[in-house]
Amino acid sequence: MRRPQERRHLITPRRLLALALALLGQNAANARIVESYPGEEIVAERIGDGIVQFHMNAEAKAARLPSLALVEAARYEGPMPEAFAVVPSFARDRAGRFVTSVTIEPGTSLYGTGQAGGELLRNGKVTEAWNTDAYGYGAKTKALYTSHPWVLAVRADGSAFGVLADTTYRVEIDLRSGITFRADGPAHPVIVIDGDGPRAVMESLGTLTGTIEMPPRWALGYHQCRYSYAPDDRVREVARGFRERAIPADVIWMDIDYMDGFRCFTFDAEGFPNPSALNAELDALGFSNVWMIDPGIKNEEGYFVHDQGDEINAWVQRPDGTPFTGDVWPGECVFPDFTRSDVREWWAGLYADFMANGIDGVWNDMNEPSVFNVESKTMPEDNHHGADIELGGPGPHARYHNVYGMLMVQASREGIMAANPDKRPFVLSRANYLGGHRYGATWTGDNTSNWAHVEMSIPMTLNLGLSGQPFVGPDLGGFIHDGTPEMYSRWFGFGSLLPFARGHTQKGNRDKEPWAYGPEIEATVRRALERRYRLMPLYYTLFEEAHRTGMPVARPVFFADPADARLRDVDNAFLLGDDLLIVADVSKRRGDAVVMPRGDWRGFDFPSFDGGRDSKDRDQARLFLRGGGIVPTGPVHQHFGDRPDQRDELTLLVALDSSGRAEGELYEDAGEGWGFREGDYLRTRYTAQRSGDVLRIDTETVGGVAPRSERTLSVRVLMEDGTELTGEGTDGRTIEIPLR
Ligand code: NBV
Repeated sequence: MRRPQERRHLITPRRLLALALALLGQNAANARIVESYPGEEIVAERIGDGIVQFHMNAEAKAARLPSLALVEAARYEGPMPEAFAVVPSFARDRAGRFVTSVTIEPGTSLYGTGQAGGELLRNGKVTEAWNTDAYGYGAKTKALYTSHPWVLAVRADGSAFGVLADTTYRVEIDLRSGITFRADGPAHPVIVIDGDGPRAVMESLGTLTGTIEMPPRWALGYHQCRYSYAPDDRVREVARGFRERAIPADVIWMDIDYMDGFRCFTFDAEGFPNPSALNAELDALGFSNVWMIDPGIKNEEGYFVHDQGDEINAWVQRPDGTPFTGDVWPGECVFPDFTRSDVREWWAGLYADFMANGIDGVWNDMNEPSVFNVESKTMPEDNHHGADIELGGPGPHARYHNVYGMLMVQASREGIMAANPDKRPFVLSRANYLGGHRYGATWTGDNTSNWAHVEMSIPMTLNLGLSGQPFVGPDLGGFIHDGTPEMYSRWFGFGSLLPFARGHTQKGNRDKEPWAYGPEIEATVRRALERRYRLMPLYYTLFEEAHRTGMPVARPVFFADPADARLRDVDNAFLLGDDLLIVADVSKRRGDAVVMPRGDWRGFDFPSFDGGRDSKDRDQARLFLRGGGIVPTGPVHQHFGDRPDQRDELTLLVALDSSGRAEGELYEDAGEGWGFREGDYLRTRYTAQRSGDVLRIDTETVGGVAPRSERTLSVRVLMEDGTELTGEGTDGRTIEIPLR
């Protein structure tokens, strides 16, 4: 809908300021602009509450490619609202890139941009959305494994907006002066979300790009990985190692060496002769398993995946129509063209026999795609994809590069679901694209065992969360190099509380299991993981919230008070939900400043398994509960199956606010399967209210029809003076605790 006249006359004070800044030439991008498109021609359409989609002009709107970020095509709901404050401008630069500029007011903090090294605050940074195998990356590496052409902006007053460049082409995201996207390819729409604050913007992003599916509960436990545990006896040994030492863990990972010569969907006859038996033994030990599948298929006649793919001409092609070949682990490979639905269906079908070996989860690696013998380390941009019309039709790799990994995970996920329809799929993908959280979790790729990477773990995880991907974490302990014992211990002290908690390391490195560094570090890691498992009711509640609303599980500290400028660049702390603050010591020198949100935050700890609280264990992150918050916790357990219904014991941590009130939620379901979709879940709101000398804890069911289990409800009230009160009752009934 073109409303040129109306738009020009909508001069709100905020827009006036933005215009003034633009005129002052604040936008560095302008320097290289060769053609500016007339603002009068911009088409602005409201596509949701506080959400406007902009097209450069009517022609660009007519020619637009389908959005692969959005969960469904944007629908016109009316003209741009009169007071809408953020209007981009469009231009072309000397390099032919389509340039979108959005000015920002002084005091605006920028976040998002997906996976990026460096600090949480992205102002002043230039990154690139172009999926890249970035082995050995650092704080300044421009392009990493996933692409999220999206920026969240938080204004000085705490209100916020987000800008999404809706293109799959390569995008430079320049935040040196305002927000500038420079995209290859044709003009693309830009979507702006305006909101009261960052939370509202994240929820709107969730409505646009979808949210994660409920993960199986085992996937929220600790994952142990290495490149590679092989042969199978080593896998057994590691699994037993956890149980013998009572270190909580749920998942063990099989990296590429389980395959027969790196051929996907095969097993090495010597090292892994009977994967079903191995998985059954792991299962008996309470371990779920995850096995790797890469996109590069060995170009070898007689190998069944290759031959089946050949039959449907499944491969990405050179411009002359011949299959593109490139080297990866198995040697010369061909690459499935995941932009074609027939190829995705075939690929999904390959998982039927594979999963029948008792496989629980799948890890898709190298799917940028990474190609060794090409200078760009990926496919040539003129490779040809035979994409479905719904995706935009046949086109060059330049257009489909950033979604290659996402489409692979989508196909993998569909195959896993078809193979095990009663189970929730778990897929981890290295490459992904904005919206790809709908299909799989992500990790931060091949990090390095050094302090810079310890420090980057929190901000990278948070910015991915602010880009729609809540299920993320780094390789704990670091992938490249050995690192030091102290670094390992510190990394686990806070990293095991990030949403995805997996230890991993590269081939050739020292052992990095929690016990590999001696008894002292083993005790620290055990305590760290015990804390994660005690907090499992909270994690599960937060993952359900992420699934329902799009809110990140781990949130930046400024979410506690978006108008507080002091919190905008906190890199060494994060919130789990709204009420639990985790403060970590992330630098080698220790003792970095801690910037706490205003209000009352009460420090606490859990009694540790090996006797009392150990004040000497300086590597544990510090925990603070917000005055006014209630956090559900459970007992230490070794793995999900240790407490099958997870509903036996519950302890509420309570911190009252100044009016003597607190509240919090708990979500529970079977932890697996789809019963929750039919109401087989329970969402409970617990409210604590002081009345005279008594604290009353009330329970209200706010969702679901699952029966409440008969269980003891314990309560720990963290008092202002540092003391604690405890009480006990039956869950579902009012509990009264005398306050004196
Ligand atoms: O499959 C081996 C590794 C894997 O362990 C790592 O996590 C991936 O990011 N993979 C990359 C390929 C080789 C890396 C040197």
